[in-house]
Amino acid sequence: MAAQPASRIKIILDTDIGDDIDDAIALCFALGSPEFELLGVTAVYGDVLTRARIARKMLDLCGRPDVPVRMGFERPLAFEYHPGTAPEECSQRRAVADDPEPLERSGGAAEFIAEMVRRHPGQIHVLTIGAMTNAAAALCMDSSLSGQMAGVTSLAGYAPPREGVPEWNVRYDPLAAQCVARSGVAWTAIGADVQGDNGLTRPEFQALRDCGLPAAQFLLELIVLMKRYKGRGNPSVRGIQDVQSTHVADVMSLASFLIPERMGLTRGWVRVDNNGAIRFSPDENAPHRFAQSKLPPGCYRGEILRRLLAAGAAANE
Ligand SMILES: [Ca+2]
Repeated sequence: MAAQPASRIKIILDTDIGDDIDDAIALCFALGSPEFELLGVTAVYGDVLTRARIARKMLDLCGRPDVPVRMGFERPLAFEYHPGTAPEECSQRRAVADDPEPLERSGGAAEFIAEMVRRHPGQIHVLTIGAMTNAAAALCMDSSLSGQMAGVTSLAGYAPPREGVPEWNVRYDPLAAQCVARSGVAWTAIGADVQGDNGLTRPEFQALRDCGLPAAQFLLELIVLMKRYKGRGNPSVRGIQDVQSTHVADVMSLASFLIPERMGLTRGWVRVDNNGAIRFSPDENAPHRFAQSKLPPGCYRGEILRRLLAAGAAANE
């Protein structure tokens, strides 16, 4: 593994891994990045057992059985489902269908987040790349946590001029996003379109296949399952050779620590409407930041691949 910086960024990754593929890519990206110290993974939304199992398997294949995985909230705080957001079956559940029950419900995600923040005051960044329910619950459970967290960074909303369009992570649980926004915590929102055109494509799939690393093979398996089974599905996808590209939106929550200048992170107030729309007001004294810019096409694709390969290679060292 590459030399690790003296002071690594302590993160908890809160994820709805198992449906869209960018969560699994983000998890691998975190593991392949020496800048981050991953203290735990928490699952949110719907079938959290399957999500936790997929995270567990990826961590193990990357040589990180030490990283704890916790199951979190299955439902939004207000139980107010919006059209098109009812939990679906995880598209990638077949990847862990034969796994034993390795996880217990005791010690849920919000409690885990709270415990880790208390143990490392001022140091923990919670990265939410799904609905913000677990983070909101932790902040509601203990009012002192907002001041003890280094910050919450969320894949939430869209960059201007689309910030008024409700994005899924916020729309599924707007109350949770409002809780985070109003908690006083240092909150950074990165829009789902900040990724620009930087998704993985055929050359990256080929490199992942050629490397022969088990974690890379598992990631390719998850990509195929997502493309074949998500939503109405596409039975013509039988292998990675049938996939053109994937998006990498969730990776941007991590990239915001590495290339903040390219995202136009601007300090201000991020307000969340009841329908999940975001409104942003610049204010250099406010506790929030909002990404204003999309990445240029193709500028980060190679870096993502490099870190995915590094994550898989770490297991062999
Ligand atoms: Ca996600």
